[in-house]
Amino acid sequence: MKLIKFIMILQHMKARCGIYPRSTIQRFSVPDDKVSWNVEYKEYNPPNYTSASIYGKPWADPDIADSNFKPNWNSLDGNVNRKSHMGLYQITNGYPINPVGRTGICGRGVLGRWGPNHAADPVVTRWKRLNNGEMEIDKLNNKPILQFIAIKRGDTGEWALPGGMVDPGEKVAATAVREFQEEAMNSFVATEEQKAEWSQIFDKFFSGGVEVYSGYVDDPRNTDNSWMETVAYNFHDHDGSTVGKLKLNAGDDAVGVRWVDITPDIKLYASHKDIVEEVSKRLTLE
Ligand code: RP5
Repeated sequence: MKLIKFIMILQHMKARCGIYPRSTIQRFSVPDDKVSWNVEYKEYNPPNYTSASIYGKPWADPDIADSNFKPNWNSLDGNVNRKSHMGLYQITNGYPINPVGRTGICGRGVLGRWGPNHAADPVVTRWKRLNNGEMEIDKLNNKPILQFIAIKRGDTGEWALPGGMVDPGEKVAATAVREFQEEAMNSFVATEEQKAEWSQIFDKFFSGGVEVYSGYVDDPRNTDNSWMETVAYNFHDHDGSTVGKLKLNAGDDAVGVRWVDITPDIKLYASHKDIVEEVSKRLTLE
């Protein structure tokens, strides 16, 4: 887990690149050697952007300047978790500061919370199998091929883990399961009979999640004052007898869903590649 955090901290690439998502705002340029707040960057003058779309939303904070807004930073603030998996974050002039470094933009962008915005990601895996049911072996390295369920995100069109935001007061592991059902299974198109069958399979399968990562996500929506963090859980269908057999339907805000081979050249949203590679490493060692 420590290694994966180290990789993300070093890169922090997607959180400081180009035009901010769903806007025309160009991030201020942050070269690799100026990411750290400990390095002086006198010219640094990031645009301040908070999308009009988040105001008044039940999942969004008010502005810092709002006199009724009295957040308890680095704490469980009522039902809202303002603690970071990365340790204590700084507050400067009333604003929480991104623990990884500069992103080239301040404000909240399209994120609802100042500080950490907590998500959960389910990494549902199986071994790739041939039509006769035998495990397929990768001829290049003579190892079985691990697959995971990916969704195609509606906002960026990138393949991603079917994760989502933790609702206030919700247990993170429960979020991972709920998001998987909403985004990957689209149970709404299932018959009542199918739903009953799936619910039994799910209960058993999703009770066996293994936490594989908790920390910062190099998400393109991050800003100097708001950022994504996640807890990722692996749910592995070792013999392909449960989730590995189910028909996949995209739902909620996902526009596609499929089993994807975990290969070195895989391209995924945010830092999801680091997470699936960690799962692959663990399962291959077992
Ligand atoms: C990523 O954004 C997380 O890893 C998670 O997959 C996702 C949650 O945001 P939404 O999909 O709800 O937009 O940073």
